[in-house]
Amino acid sequence: MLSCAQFQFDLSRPLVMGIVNATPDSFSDGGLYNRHDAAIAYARQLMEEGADIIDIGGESTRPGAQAVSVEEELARVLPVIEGLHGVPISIDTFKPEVMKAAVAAGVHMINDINALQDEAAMNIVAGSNVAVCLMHKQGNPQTMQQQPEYADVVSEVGAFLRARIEAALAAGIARERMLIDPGFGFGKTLHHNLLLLRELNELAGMGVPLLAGLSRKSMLGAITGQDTQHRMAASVAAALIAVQRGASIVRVHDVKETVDALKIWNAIRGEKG
Ligand code: YH5
Repeated sequence: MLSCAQFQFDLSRPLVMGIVNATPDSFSDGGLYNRHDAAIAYARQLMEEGADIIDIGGESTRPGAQAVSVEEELARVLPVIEGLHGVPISIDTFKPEVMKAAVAAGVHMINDINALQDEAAMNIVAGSNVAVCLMHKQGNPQTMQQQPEYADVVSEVGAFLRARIEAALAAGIARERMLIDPGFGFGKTLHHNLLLLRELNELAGMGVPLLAGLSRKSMLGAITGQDTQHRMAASVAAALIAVQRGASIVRVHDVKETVDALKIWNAIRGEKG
């Protein structure tokens, strides 16, 4: 069971989180209002395609991306959150001020690439009833891909996530409100990412549902030779592998295609005899 404010997900089948980037490069045409409307319409389309929850991000955390101010991030995401009343919403942010405003605006999940290591962020989630995704990363988005190093990536990521679960429990956040995420691409080489995906079962067995975000990431480009716009098939394959290895939620761009792939997985799993 995953408890996200007024929404309860039973996790009897894998969930699909649809990605909506509320950044200027994502919806490029005339002005702020059009951009917000386009993001809202796009999120509604992803729900129709079978998404269970929408992840809205106002700041790119891709390797090397520019930072934005709290004010700019809020101007990007708040109108979109407000325009999606009734839809399960996750906000992809590591800024406590943005979390606070987003919770007040009615979001259902905080997707924190910093895993509530900022005390203010921990307190905002603890004082609410929203879910939280605790993600592992090494370093920060500006520099994390320069020289990632691990002695044993799976056990180090596992130890970090276990410690973040304990910290969140100690702050009063119920286990039913938590997700963990190995953070594919966040301070990891291709080798590290592949080991994490291969051994994902180990992390998925920690008593908290696991979210996997592999969609269109560089590791898929490194394997297939395809640029970001041509990674759909690789992304669907990676999502299915993650689910087969225990992931409860997959964070994806290509909702319709992923939902179809997971229907096949669900069909064979539900067949008795
Ligand atoms: C994640 O894994 N990722 S933002 C680079 C790409 C394509 C996609 C080079 N937020 C995650 O999606 N939140 C992001 O091509 C996330 N887990 C969670 N919980 C990066 C991203 C991307 C980066």
